[in-house]
Formats: sequence, C-alpha cells, structure tokens
Amino acid sequence: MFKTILSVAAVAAIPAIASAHVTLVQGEAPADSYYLAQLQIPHGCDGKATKEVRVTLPEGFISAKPMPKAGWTLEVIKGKYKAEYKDHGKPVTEGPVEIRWSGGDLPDDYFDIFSVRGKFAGLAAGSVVPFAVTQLCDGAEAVWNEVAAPGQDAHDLPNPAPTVTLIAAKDMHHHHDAAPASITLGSLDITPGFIKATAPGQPVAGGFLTIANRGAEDDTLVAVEGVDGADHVELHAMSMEGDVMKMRKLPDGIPVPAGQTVELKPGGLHMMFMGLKHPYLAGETTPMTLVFAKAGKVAISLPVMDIKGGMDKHKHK
Ligand SMILES: [Cu+2]
Repeated sequence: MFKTILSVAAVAAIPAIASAHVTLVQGEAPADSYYLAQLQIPHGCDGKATKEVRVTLPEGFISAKPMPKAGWTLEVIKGKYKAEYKDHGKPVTEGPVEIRWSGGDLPDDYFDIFSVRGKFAGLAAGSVVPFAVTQLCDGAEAVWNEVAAPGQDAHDLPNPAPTVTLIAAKDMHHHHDAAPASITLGSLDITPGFIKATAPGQPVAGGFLTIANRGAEDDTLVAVEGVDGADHVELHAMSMEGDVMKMRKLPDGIPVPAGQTVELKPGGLHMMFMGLKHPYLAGETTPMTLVFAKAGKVAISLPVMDIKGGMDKHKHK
C-alpha cells in the first residue's frame, strides 16, 4: 500500500497558518497512462487572495493540456524535454513544461481546483512524481516545491510539492479484483467475472459473471448494452454434443430462475462481445450495462484477464 502524502491527522496537528497543503485529488496513477492532475488550492498566501497559480510539469509528463478556467487567463509555457518520449508511437521531444492561470481572484476562505491532463511516459511504477506549485497573491507568495529525500517523511516538509505515486497497471487491476464486489439490483446479486483478453484482429471476446436471484420471481438477463470497444453483445450457451462443442445464440436471453444462481463461465453460458473495434488488453476494465426483464438495468465493470483456453477453440458465424 502507498502512503498518502498528507494524512488527516497530520493536517489537524499543524496549526492555523498551514492548515492544508496544495494536494492532488488523485494521489495514485498507473504508469505509462493518461493522468488528470487536479491541483487543490486550499487557501491563499498568509490570508491574502490567490491571483495566480503556476504549476511546473514534471519530466515524463508529456503532451499536457490544461483546463481553462472562467475568470483566469491561461498561459502554456513550452520547452524541451530532457529525454525523448514516445506518444502513440511518435517521438516527442518538447511540449508544455509549465502552466499558469493568472488574473483571477481566489479569496483565502475559498478553495479551487486547477486541472491539467497529460500522459506519463518513461517513469517506472513506484515513482513519486511532484507537481511543484507556486501561488502568487498581492505582495505575497506560497511555494509548494519541496520533495522528500530518500528516507525522509513528506509530512515533515513545511511546503511539500503535491505528488502522485505511479503504480503498475497490474496493481491497479488487482485493486479491483482483490474483492470482486457484488452489485445488488432488486433481489439480484451480480458478481463481476472477467472479459477474456483478445489478440489483435480477434473479432469476438467472451465475458463472464455470476447472477444470484434471491427473490421469489424468475428474471432474465435480456441484453448487455453500452460496451466500449464492441459493436454489440450477444448472449450465448455452449454445450458438448457428442464430442463436439456447440454454441448457440440465446435470442430470449439467459434465464435467472427464482432462488437460483446462474454462472456465466468459459465452456458454458457467456456474453459474447461481437465486432471488436480494438483488442481487450489484460489489466483494463470495461464498463457496460446489464438489462434484466424485471429488475431493469444496472451498470457494471468487468476486468480484462489473460486466460488461456475456453473461447479460442470454437467458431462464431
Ligand atoms: Cu459465444
């Protein structure tokens, strides 16, 4: 587990003047992925209103785009990166290195969020990445640029830079499936399973989950909608006939009888994601909406997992 930069206890222990530091809303992010850096400015400089916010973008945070804010003038300062990075396969050597929002007025009693989106490149999981911030007020400033040395506790710094800790995409994924939370819809308990990862060019993918009907009424999973990356979803059954594995489409859906648990699993009932627009990659999570005849609709996310066998063996028309 990673430490958050500022615990609640630490805030409470520091008296009035530094009652809160500038922080990032999301303190963890997967390495080599997009990140929305949302900087929370909790107060002014020594009681004075903030008129300008500057953030120095860290090396390895490329192709940045700030979010404009009403009442503030936006300035993007560009420069050379220290290294060459790849963005969508193209080399990138320069881009935004500092963002300034100026001409605004953020009273000491209010807080606000300043956002910039970019992509982490070339930074390993475990990196603690600082976004140094300077607040300019009338005749005063607050600088948040201190970075903890190895072995030092960031809590001991009077003016720490807000930081984000990069984690492996796999760790993110494990965060999700460590406790596969069931989702309740009426008398249905739905436990997420997974989507089987696909190779480039593979047209279909199988999806799996478990539905328990705790009620007294039969229900039916009739459709799956709104799946990113697939044209549509069909509900299928698979069974052995002799020594041949046969699959059939279930146009009326998958029944979920009262008091029973129905498991969609490799080699049996499954969701079939048809017309894939891109491969499903292990470690990703795909949201979708399940539609039941009686219970209605519910949103769910399934992790993509690299599991061999099962779906590879048979053909779809
Ligand atoms: Cu199928």
